[in-house]
Amino acid sequence: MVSAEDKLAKRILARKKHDKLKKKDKLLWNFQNKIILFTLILFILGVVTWTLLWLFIVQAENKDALYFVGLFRVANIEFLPEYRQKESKEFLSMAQTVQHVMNLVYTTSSFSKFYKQSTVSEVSNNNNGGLLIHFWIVFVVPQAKGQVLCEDCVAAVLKDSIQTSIINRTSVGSLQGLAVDMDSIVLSAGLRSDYWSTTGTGTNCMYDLYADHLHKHFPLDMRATSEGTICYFKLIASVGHLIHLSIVSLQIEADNCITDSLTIYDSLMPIKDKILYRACEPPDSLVSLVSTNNLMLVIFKAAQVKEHKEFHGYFEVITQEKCGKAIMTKEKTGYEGRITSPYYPSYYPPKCLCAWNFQTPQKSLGIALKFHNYTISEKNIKGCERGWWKINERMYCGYYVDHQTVFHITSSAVSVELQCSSKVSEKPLLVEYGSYNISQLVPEWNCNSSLAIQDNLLACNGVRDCENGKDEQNCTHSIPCTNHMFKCRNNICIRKQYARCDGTVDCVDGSDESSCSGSNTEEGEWPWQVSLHFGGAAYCGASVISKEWLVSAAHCFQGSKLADPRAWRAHLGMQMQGRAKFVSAVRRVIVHEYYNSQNYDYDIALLQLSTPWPDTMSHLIQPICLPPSSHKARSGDKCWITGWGQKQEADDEGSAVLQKAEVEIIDQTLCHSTYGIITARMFCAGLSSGKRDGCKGDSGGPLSCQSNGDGKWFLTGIVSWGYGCGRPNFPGVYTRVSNFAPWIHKYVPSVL
Ligand code: 4AZ
Repeated sequence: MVSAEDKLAKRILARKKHDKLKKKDKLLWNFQNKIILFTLILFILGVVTWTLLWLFIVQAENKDALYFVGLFRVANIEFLPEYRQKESKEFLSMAQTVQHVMNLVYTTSSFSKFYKQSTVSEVSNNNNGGLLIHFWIVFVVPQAKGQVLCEDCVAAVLKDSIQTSIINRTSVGSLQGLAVDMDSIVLSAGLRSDYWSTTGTGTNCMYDLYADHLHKHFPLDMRATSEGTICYFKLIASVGHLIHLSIVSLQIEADNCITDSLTIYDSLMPIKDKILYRACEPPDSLVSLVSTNNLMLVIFKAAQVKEHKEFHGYFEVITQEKCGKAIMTKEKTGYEGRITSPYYPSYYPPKCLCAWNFQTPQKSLGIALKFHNYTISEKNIKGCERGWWKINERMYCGYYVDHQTVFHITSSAVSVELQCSSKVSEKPLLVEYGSYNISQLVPEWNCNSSLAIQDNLLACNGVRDCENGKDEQNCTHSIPCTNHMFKCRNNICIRKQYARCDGTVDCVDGSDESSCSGSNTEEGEWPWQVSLHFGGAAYCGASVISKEWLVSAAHCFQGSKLADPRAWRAHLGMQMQGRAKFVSAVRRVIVHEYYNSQNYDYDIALLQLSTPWPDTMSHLIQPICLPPSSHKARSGDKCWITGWGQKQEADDEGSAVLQKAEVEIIDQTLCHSTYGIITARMFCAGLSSGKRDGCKGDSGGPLSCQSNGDGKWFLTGIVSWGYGCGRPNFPGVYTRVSNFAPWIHKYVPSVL
């Protein structure tokens, strides 16, 4: 039995034990809580830090604003004069409507995450009726993704949003209720400076000039100020008329339009595809141009003024000219009249269609056409770049040359059509016509008469029409052979398959066998060789000089399209064309500031890759050493040229496999006496027999020389130019790289 006291004592003891345990538990609980709390805080801190870091990285990722400028015609809205005032409620409301539509189009497209805004910059009338809307679209894109936004892609989004009806068979479709003319849509990449100038307050040199008096001269004068100038003249004629602009004088620095230029557009905004004319240097003679609509934009750009820089001209309002007519020729043979391109002697606009119908009084008389500084030759599958001619149902392409050419048509009824289809305005054309006696132009008679042959379509046309070859003798000019033909040096075209370096001489002078001496390379043999692709096709060569810099030729980037780094891709570590081990976009193109497009002096450019080539590729990609300024290229030194250019002058495509050829550096005096225009920045290399030469497509690529001492390879030259390819006594001309060591070092300090 247990006493009551014992029981109490036991209870107290048990209680104490329980309290002790409880205290211990509490302590433990507190400790666990603290750990959990601590972990939680750590976790939250981690998440916050990561979020901040991520936000920072995303923010810090370089972004580019890309600007596109374009226009379209809205057919179902009448023009109001108030649209000319940008502050008017009519303009603002119209701009808002269009901007709203554009927002809808691009925010629901695959570019939505890059799309920032659209801005309407002009609402104008035009000769086709309705409104012409000029607009800008801005995208903000991470630098690495810049290339996803090509001009065609951005335009395609807009075009695809327009609903056209096949039943109506018109080019006008519905874009969210706006009747937009599909055929009127033009869009191109634009410059940030032009965006700010034409939509905001980026310039104080902007003029809107309205003209309605026919043939009255409205002066346009501009003089550059000390800080440099960009001036915009928007010329607007009354509806139904055109603008005729005359450039009276232009004083600018000839620097390939890098700083100074005068550009004339067939629109009110600087849309590349609407360029009518661009002067990068003072023109030799007076130039005048005609618009295709009632609008024109003139932009005068001049950098800091060292010398006098100015532009003087005038514009006038003219009526649309009809070209072509029916012409009855006289009985007497000989030239009796002339036909011209529209608006002669002005440059003719990119759109025209002229038709002349000639009729001679007798069946025995044909029509002779004498083209001044121009020639026509049968159209091939490629089509014509600068307009085409249709003469009695046969198609011809036209080319500007520096002599007259005569074309005879052995028919008494001749229809001649000129279709202008080039992108820009073309130089004026003058063609004399007359009838000739068909019977007097039979080939046999012709082949023995040196007098008549001067005036004959058989002469100097690249085809050996006379048995005795007389028709192709004493030609001072040459006409390109058609695609499947090869041109011998004596001007005769022979079929290509008979003329391909097969060891058989088919040209009488053996010229089909010249220039055939490159050989295939091995993979990794020339690890600095780069193929530069423009718009997806191999265009030039280049050399790797560091992890992110390439050296090439300035002339590869001549013109606004070619100077745009976004259009280029650099293919590195490549032997078979198209199978590059590494491809990078191009961040920057630096053309030498003294590059002269007339004589190819200073023909050098630097390219910065968007992505440096990785170390893992170093077995196939390696930089070539740059020669120091003190380096002298000695005549007789043997070096190598490499490239995917044409294997022969007459080819029309480059080589699939990287070719190499050993060449010899040629004495500068000899080089000078061959070409005359050799500057200190150039040297010649080749073989006196011709052969072993660079050709079209090799430009910009390396001339590599190995040092006798340590076996290192140096970039002694850059493929630049030459007379033809592989012609005896006409060596290739190369840029002398040692002259450019300080210039390269200025941009690429890590090298040298
Ligand atoms: C070219 O057009 C080219 N024979 C390069 C080199 C030479 C000629 C033309 C020299 O890229």
